[in-house]
Amino acid sequence: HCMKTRDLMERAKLAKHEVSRKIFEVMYQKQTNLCLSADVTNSKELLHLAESIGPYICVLKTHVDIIEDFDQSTCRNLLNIAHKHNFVLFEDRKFADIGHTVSKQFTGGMFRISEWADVINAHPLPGPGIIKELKNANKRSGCLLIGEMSTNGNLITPAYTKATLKMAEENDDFVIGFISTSRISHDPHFLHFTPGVSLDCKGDGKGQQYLTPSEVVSKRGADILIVGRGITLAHDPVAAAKVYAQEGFSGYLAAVDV
Ligand code: 6AU
Repeated sequence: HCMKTRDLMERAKLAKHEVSRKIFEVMYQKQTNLCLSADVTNSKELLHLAESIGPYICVLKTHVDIIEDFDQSTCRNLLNIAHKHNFVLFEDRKFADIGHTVSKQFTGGMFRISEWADVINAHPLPGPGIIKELKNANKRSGCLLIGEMSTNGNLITPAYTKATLKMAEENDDFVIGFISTSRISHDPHFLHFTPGVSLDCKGDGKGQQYLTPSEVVSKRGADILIVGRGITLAHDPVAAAKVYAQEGFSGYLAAVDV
């Protein structure tokens, strides 16, 4: 199971889900492993970020529940921009409840996440029922399991992370990878997304801890770096995105298999 290659087209062939195959292909086509975390609070700002930073990213991550004027046109516009600039949409809902509840949160309410999100994430904490019900609700989306967190003092232990990997392996027709701060699996079909990335800050004073792009990609084995405020609060977000994309992808190509 040792990962012999970081070749993206090889990994695309090994993908077990349509969405992970697409992500590997987009990374290859656009030569980027940057995921923008577009944590803004209105639709106009969200769509503006998607339009201006879209060319430099493979994934755009949202928290739709913080958008004050969200409606279905927000999603329609976002889908159009995603199509135009060739990136996938990741709703960072962090499902964490019983199967019955998460399936309603995934498909229903105001947000109808299952209708537009290519990628979702879930805490494995409740047990395999959460994955089963999310999958039953809509298996076209790919799910990332949160195997590690970036925050100071989080309660995740190595045993929990190991159990997360097992749950992913047992559901690899739906689980496409992990949110983590290190490489959890050596199977090349799994994607590792790492949050807590900044070139300027060590933390945000609210528990978030940051590492640099080269640290997460080259040393810790991340496939995709998730960057929020490092880009969105920059004086020139587009210029910042280009720097993160460049650092991230050169780190990916230089990384030794871990
Ligand atoms: O770059 P930032 O700190 O502005 O934003 C980081 C983004 C936020 C968090 O909700 C998210 O990444 N995140 C996650 C995810 C993606 O699941 C897990 C985690 O452990 N830490 C973290 O920051 O939108």
